[in-house]
Amino acid sequence: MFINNVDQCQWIRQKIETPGILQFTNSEKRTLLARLIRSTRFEDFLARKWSSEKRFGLEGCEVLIPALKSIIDISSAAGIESVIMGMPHRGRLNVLANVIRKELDQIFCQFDPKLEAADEGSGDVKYHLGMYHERINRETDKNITLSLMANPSHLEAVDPVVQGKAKAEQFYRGDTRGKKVMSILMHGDAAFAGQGVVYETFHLSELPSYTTHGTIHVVVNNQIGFTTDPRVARSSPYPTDVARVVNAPIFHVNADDPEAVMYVCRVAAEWRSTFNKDVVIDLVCYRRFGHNEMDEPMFTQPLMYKQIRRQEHVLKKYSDKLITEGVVTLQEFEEEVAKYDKICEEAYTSSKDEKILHIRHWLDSPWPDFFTAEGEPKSMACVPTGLDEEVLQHIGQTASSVPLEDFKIHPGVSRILRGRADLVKNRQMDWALGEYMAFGSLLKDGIHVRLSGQDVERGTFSHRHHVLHDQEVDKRTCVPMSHLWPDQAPYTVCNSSLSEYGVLGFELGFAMASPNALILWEAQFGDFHNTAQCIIDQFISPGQAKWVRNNGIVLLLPHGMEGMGPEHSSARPERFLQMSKDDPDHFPEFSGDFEVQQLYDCNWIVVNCSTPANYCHVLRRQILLPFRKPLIIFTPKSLLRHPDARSSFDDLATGTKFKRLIPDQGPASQSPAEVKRVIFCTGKVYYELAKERKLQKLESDIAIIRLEQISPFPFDLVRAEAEKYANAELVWCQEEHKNMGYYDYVRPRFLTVVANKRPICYVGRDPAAAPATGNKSTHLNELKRFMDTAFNLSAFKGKDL
Ligand SMILES: Cc1ncc(C[n+]2csc(CCOP(=O)(O)OP(=O)(O)O)c2C)c(N)n1
Ligand SMILES: [Mg+2]
Repeated sequence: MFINNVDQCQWIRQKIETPGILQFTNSEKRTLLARLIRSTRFEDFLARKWSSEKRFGLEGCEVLIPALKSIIDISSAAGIESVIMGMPHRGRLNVLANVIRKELDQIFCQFDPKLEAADEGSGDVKYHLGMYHERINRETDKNITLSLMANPSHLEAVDPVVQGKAKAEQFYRGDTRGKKVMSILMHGDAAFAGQGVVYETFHLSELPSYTTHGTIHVVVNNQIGFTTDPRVARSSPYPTDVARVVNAPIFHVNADDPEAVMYVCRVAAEWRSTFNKDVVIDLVCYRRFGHNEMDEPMFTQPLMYKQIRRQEHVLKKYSDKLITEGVVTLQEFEEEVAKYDKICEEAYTSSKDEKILHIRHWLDSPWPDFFTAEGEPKSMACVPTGLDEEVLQHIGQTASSVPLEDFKIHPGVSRILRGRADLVKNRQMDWALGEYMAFGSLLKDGIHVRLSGQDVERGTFSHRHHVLHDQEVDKRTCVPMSHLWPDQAPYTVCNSSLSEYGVLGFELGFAMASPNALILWEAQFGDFHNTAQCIIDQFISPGQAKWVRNNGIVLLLPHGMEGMGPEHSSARPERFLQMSKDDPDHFPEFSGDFEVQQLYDCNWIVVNCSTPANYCHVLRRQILLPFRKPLIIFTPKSLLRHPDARSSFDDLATGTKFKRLIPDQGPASQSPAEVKRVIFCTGKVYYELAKERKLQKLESDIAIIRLEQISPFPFDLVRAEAEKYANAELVWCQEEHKNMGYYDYVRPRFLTVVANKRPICYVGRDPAAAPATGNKSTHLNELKRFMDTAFNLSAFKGKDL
């Protein structure tokens, strides 16, 4: 234990060191035994029926089940109504069966290899699926909702996701002190000690907008002082070291002593409700079999496993103890065992009647009012995302003022607000105002907006200033966005800890709680998302396919080649596009609204908006869609202040909507048959291209078309443009290097659009290993070179393309 607070130390001393504290009533002991019977016999049952299947059994730490149940009992008595849990593979099926109480036949039928899945998507293996269940807690007679979050194989990745979901449930219930909703995280000893995301998650526990007001951690520690999993080096620190780093108490308890475990669990639950701080219970046990049941631990740990084999089972030891004490008779014990075995047998028989697997039954976060009873979207349409002039004016004025009296802001911020006021007067908006319009209008409609990330309150590029700081009164702040309308939804803007993996996971979890919220995570620079890659690869991209779960999280990733060096330039669009599931070789035909149906089919949406109005539209569309998909937005840096990158209020007027593609509107579009080249591009390079075209007086010869939604690819709109400029060369221009950016994604799709009848020429930087040069003059030379190619009408003449 490492705690630097005297009151807390005294509290623990009193709980642990008072003589004779381990006293239990006979009824408590019988409950404990019954729980141990269920835990043990469940594992035995699985082992009997599926002896050659992986199940990641709990054998050696059967006490985990009574431990969790004790924590839940105490927490329920203290007023907790919802417990959100995350755990790794070990003992997961047992937790589902005996803690959450998933129907046993539903668990058993997961072992049937012949059953087909009823839902769309790829599904997942049984020891990764989540679950949500509302039940009565027998000990307290109160309702309690228990959920276990679905997780990938990546150990500990689910930790921040659980915390985000728990925080969101607390937030939407107005549970500001964590008295109604709590989280429990389970860990393996090696993963707990070795995975950095454990520390990242612990760190969030002390931050106001991220705290869950105390999480109970339970470590299934089968290290027993010798070694860990054969695949993990012995050098892993003991869990104590982790707790020391995070300043949480850690209770080590012998997992072969069920009463001591039960006591420690009670103390931990009381600790949480008293101090609202994290606590760790280290269940020191052993693992009776290998990493999984197919493993042979004797290969690598022969002596240890000889000892383990000699260990008497905890259930045997504890039942003998209670029989000796006269708490139960042998007959009662045997009857209890037989009763549970019968339950398992019956469930096994009825599991044979299951004809089909429903992953939908394994949802950890259902949104019953958002979907139809069958879990389908209520419509397949999206209303226009434009806004009334009055709303635009009102938001614009709030964005350029300080709603509190006697509040002195910094002169620099004052200048920014004056600049905004001038724009609003002229019915114009820059990027920051466009974002204001999106957030403000959604808040008006009762949609909670939460923006989280490093330095997001001010904005990395000092353009946002959503939290104003009084220059004369310490810590006095004002959030104008919260002063828009008296009955608006809450706005949360919060600077996160310096973590990407932990924070993105947290926001993803937050976004699971409700579809009626816009949850955004902004990277400081787009490339930093790669330290959160596990959340992107394991949860965001395939989440719906694996777990039939919608998620509308928005990633804001600053991206663009500004001559700032290899870091800070690329948000790696190619990686997101490579994981998009739309077929490059197939032109999709839909019977209804192409845009919405295509979005419904995709795994995520990737956009790069070139105007503030379009940025606002896409954020609003995200909420007005009848389903939820993750949205990846490459956001600008220099465009934040670029005088051309502005929109008129007209672009956001009632009836307007997000433009997936912005066609050329200049002279080229007037006589398309005369146009010699069409340059397709996306994002910031558009402004460089437009400037150069004007300089070279090529506005009638060259059309420039912006792809605003890159994925799913707007096949329909691109086809219309290609047909319109029937005689022109088709060019894809990007500022990124050829092996990066969008080229590999768009190229086959363009060819599908033109049925391979016209080539698509590449203009942009050459392939490279690093995303950008560190030398400013090289950067400018590269830009000049590809601009020259873009406007050299004979550049591709005679080339075999
Ligand atoms: C991030 C990550 N790295 C590696 C693995 C492969 N792996 C699966 S289980 C395991 C050992 C886990 O040991 P521990 O956390 O002590 O849990 P135990 O199996 O002992 O209960 C490893 C290395 C993984 N699942 N996730
Ligand atoms: Mg272990």
